Amino acid sequence: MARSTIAASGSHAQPGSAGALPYRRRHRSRSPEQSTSTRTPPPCKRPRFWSRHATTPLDRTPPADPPADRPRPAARGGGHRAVPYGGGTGRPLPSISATTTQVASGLKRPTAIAAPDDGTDRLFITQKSGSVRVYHPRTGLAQTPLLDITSAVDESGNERGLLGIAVPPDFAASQDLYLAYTALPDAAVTVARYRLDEGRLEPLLSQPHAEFSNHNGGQLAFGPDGNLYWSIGDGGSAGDPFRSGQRLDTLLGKIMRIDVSRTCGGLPYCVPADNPFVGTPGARKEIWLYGLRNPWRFSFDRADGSMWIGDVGQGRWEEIDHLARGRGGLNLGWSCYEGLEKFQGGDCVPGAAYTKPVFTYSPYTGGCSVIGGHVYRGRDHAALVGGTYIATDYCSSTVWALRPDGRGGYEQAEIGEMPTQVTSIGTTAAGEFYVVNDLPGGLHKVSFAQEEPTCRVDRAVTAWGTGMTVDLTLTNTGDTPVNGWTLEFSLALGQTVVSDWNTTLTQGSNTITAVNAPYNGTIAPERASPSAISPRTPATPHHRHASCSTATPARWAAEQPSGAPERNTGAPDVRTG
Ligand SMILES: [Ca+2]
Repeated sequence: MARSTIAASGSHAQPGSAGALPYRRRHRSRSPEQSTSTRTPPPCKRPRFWSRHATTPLDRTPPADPPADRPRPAARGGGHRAVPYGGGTGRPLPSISATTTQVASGLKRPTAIAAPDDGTDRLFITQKSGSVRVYHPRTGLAQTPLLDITSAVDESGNERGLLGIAVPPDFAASQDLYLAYTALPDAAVTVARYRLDEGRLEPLLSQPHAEFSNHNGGQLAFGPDGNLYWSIGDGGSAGDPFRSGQRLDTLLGKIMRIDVSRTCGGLPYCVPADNPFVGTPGARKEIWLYGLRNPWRFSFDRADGSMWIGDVGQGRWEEIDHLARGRGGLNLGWSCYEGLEKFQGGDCVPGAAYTKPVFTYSPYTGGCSVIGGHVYRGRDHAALVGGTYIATDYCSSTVWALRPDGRGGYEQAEIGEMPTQVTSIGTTAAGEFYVVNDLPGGLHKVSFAQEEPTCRVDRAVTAWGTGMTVDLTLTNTGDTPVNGWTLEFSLALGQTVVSDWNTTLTQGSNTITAVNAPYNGTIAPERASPSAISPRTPATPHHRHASCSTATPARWAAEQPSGAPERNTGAPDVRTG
C-alpha cells in the first residue's frame, strides 16, 4: 500500500495578530477551493450582507460599523422523554451532507426556537424586538404573535432583545413559558415567566448588564432534571473587562440553574440544594457553570442528559463544550483560556482546574460566532446522524457535525452549509431540526443525506513534539473504481504546510488541498488508500471535503497499483507560510 503523507506545521504566533479585538470581525473570505464546493446551496441563498467587508483573511481590521459578536437563543421545550431511537451510526460523518429548505419568511430578526410538547406540532419563534410567533407545518407562520412583551424589552444594539425561550415540561397544563431578554429601562438581562392564559409577565431573576450591549447570553432550556438553565455572557466589550468569567460573585459569564416550579422565601424560584456553590461564601448560588464568555446557545442531549455548549470566542477560537449529565461547578476557562489557548491578558486563577472544549475552530476560514445546536435524536434522519451534535457559525454558515468516537475523542466534519446568518438551531417535540436566520428572517427545515459518490475518510490523530500527525485513510465505499481523489481541509490561523509525501499538495490562504499522486489515485471498491497530514497542535485541521472521481481509468486493475514508494522522500517541501 502506498503511504501518502503530508506534513504540515504552523505557529500560533499569529501573523498580523491584533490581539484582543474590540469586537468580532465580520468578513468572509471565500477561497477558490470553497467556491468550487459541490454542496447543494440552500434555497433562497442570498448574498451575505457583510460581504461588502470582504477582505484578506489576515486583515483583522474591523468593518466601519461592526456588529459585535453574536450571541443568540434557541430553546428546547419538554425534552424529558426517553427517546427510543437514534444513537450511534456507522455512517462516516464526511459522507453526510446537511441541506435546508425554507418553510417560512417574514420573521423580524428571529432569535430562538422552542417546541411545546403538547401534541400541537407548533414551533414558537422569538423575535428580537420582543414578540413570539407561531409556526405550524400545515398552516405556516401565523401573523398574530403568540405574545408580545416589546414594552418590556430593550432591543438596542445588535445583541440586546428577546433572546431565549423555554417550554416547561408541564406546559400543556400550565400554559407557562419562560423568556430571556434584555429588560427596559436598565438593560438588565432577565429571565421571566410568561403566563399565556393571563397574558402576564413575571420577572424571576435579573443581572445588571448596562455597560456594554454585547454578550447578553440568553439561552434558556430545561434540563433533564427539570430545572431551568440560563446563560449570560461576560458583560460585554472584549477581553472580559469585569473579570466576570472567573468570579463567582456575579452571574456574568455563567450558566445558571434554578428551580422555577417552586418559590423559596422571598424568591420567585428556588436554588436547587445540590447547586455546586450553595455552600461557597460570597458565591451566587444560582451558578451551575462558570468561565464562559458568551454561551449564546447550549442544549441537553435528550438521550443521555449531557450538555453541549457553544461558547462564542473573542477572535481566535470558537469552542464547543460537552459535559456529562449533572456535571455542575466546572470552570470552562474564560478568560484564562480562549478555546485551548491561553488568552493574552486573561484572568488566570492559580490552581484552578479548567475544563477544555471538545471542539474548537478558528474563525480564520470565515466564521465569526459559533451557534451551538443539538444532538439529533429525531426519527427522520436517525440512520445518518442519530446521536450526532450539529452546530453552525453565524458568518461562515458551516454545518459542524460532532460525535463521540468511543475512544474518548470526537469525530468531526463539515457537512454542508446553513442559510446565511443562522441565529438558532431548534428542534420539534419529536426532535427534528429547524433553523432561523437573522436579517433574512426565514425559518428553514434541516435534512440530512448521504453524499455520492462516497469517499470515506477515517482519521487517527497522534501528537508529536510541537505538532500532530493525522493519519488519513481514504476508502472507496462505492461500487465503482475511484480514479483520482481530493481531500480538502481548513487550516487554523497561522498553520502552514511544510512538506508532503505521496500527494500533490497545495495550500490556499486557509485550506490545504491534497490530490492523489500519479501512482495512488486508483482505489478499487471497498479498498482504501492511507495518507496523513501533520499540523501543529492544538488545532486539528477540519475536514471540509472529500471528492473521488469515479471515471474508470484506462489502466484499471483489480488491485492497487504496485511500486509506489513507501515514502516519497524526494518530494520537495512546500513551505508556503
Ligand atoms: Ca472555554
